[in-house]
Amino acid sequence: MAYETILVETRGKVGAITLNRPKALNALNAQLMTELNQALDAFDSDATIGCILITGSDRAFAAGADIKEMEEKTYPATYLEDFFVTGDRIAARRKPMVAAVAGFALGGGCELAMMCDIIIAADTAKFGQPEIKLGVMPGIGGTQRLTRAVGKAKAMDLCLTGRMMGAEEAERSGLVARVVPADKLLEEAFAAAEAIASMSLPILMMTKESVNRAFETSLSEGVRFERRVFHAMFATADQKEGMSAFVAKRPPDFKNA
Ligand code: CO8
Repeated sequence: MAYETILVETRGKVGAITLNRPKALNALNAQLMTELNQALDAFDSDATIGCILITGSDRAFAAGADIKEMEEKTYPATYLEDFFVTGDRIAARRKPMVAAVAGFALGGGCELAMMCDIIIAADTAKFGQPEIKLGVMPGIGGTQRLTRAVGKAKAMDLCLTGRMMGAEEAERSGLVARVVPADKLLEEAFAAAEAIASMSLPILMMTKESVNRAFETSLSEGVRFERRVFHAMFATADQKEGMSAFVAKRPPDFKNA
């Protein structure tokens, strides 16, 4: 498919999407969100893809929702179109997703990164929810996902002041899994995505679902869910393969079965 706002490539079992609206610092307009979901649909239905990587440019992962596109919207229009419901579709993806973030990840850009399962940040990355300065607030999950990631104190600080937080503070706060030098970002992020993609896909997806369950339920229900899914894993050929490969001291050859 020909895209205008993103670049798409496949490297082995990794499907990579680069946000590509450089003149607008990768602001998330309707076309970009549609194309992003189309690319994700394609990777989802491609059985050879085990992990999806989303990245931007050196200057910006994404500087937020497109303010110029949003400026004149009215309440009925946003309600009728369910403005940014496209974000929910991204967050609901079942394959693992890695965000490789350099430069600005602001507003919807920070929210997009948080929809991914792992954020790997360049030391140049700047995260923030500056919507308050525009007379609105985060609207693609930021008040919820940021609070779950960094806790109330930091989430309130970011959402109420609109200030940016650097990569080091983001890692210290639990938003970011790793910080790497900017010139090593893609290398590290692809290495992580390739490591993930080399695992059994159904087991990866069940693991992602189980970790995410922690944010949706009580501890005892979450542990019960984990146990049921863990037991179910013994119905897969990949569990047999993973364990027998370990015992035989050879690398596993997962069949996604
Ligand atoms: N939308 C549209 N255009 C943008 C955006 C944006 N979010 N961010 C930057 N741009 C454009 C600028 O307008 C400029 O374009 P032009 O050259 O035509 O004037 C170009 O990108 C370069 O930007 P700057 O000249 O401003 O670059 P600087 O290096 O001076 O500043 C900043 C970089 C600090 C990132 C600055 O551009 C900025 O503050 N951007 C806006 C950040 C922001 O407020 N983001 C939040 C947006 S709102 C949001 O995400 C809410 C999502 C919730 C939706 C809920 C729906 C239910």
